[in-house]
Amino acid sequence: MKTTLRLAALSALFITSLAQAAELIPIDVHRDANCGCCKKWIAHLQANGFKVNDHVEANMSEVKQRLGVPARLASCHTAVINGKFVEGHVPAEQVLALSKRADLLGVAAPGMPMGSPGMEMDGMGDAYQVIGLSKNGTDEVIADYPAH
Ligand SMILES: [Cu+2]
Repeated sequence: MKTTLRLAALSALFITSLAQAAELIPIDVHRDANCGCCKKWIAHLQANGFKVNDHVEANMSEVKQRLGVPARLASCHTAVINGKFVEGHVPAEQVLALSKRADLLGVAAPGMPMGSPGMEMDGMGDAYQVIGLSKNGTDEVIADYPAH
């Protein structure tokens, strides 16, 4: 009787952890070995339910070219989720929103905006935008983050 209960408790635990693992969203992140803010952005993703596959790259500009990130939208790291790129310090909520946009090739937070996730600086932040790249090559403002 005791053994049966213990087994039941164990299998319940096992099922719970499986369900949690299944809910994590896989994403690939390509970054330079010495990029500190890239690691902070990875931590931001992990804190928001993503499972990050971390790729240390020797030549990030080559990676960006291969993944279709236009130079005007470039930042430090480049992530890939469901075949779409996520360039730079894009907030996790915008990475999630990308899955609902079949018309976009990817999103970017160009440059290194102060105050964006992974670029925190004493609680201060510059205004910045998240830009979407459409399949016909045009840019669209997806989100506006005010200065604070
Ligand atoms: Cu950065």
